[in-house]
Amino acid sequence: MTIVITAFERSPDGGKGLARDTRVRWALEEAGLPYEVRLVSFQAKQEPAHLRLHPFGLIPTYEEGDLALFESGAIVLHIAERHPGLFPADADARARAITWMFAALSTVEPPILELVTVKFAEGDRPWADERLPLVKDRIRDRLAQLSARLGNADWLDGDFSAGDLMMVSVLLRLRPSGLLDEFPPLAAYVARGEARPAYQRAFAAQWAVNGPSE
Ligand code: GTB
Repeated sequence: MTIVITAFERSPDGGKGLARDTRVRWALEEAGLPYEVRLVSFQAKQEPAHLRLHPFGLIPTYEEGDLALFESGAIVLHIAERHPGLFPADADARARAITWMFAALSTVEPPILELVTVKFAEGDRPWADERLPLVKDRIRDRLAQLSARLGNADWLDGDFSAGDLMMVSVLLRLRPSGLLDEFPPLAAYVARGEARPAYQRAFAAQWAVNGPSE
């Protein structure tokens, strides 16, 4: 059955791969699954056809026959559960990999999203300059904790898993801020993720759409 995901017709990041379709593309590539991409404009995301797939009018979505999913975490979890390559065989190790997925999305990503909000959506507010260092320090706290847990290991829990895919995807968003480079073990962890051939293919596919046109 053909897998179809949605992505921005033109990502505002100009091809940096930071929109959330990249993590879904990466999971599909790790699992060796072919997929098609339906590109949607900012306007089309709010139209009934897209809202039927995504109640909040966002990307990415995932369709496979009669199954329609939204939320990048749920999509990656679905791919990892149904196909080899992203979850360990051992049930306890699998539960831990899922734990890291949730940690990435619900503990590490929220303060990182705050940084985007304070810089871009609220950058012109009178209190923005005062808030920025607080938000950055909250991110540093999380990064210090994550770095302490990772230690000298390549991945968060044994072999690479969907937990690492999600954590690396979340951390990548920090690169332009310079905060990631304050934690060399985490910068190296993200670089290991980016070096994976499946990530490279996912990045190239979104770059072909979002990178500068000739
Ligand atoms: N929790 C959902 C998930 O994980 O799938 C969040 C989905 C989401 O926020 N999608 C964003 C979206 O559709 C795209 S990724 N936004 C459009 C809108 O709000 O109308 C967020 C994103 C956007 C832009 C950049 N960038 O330019 O760097 C990075 C990430």
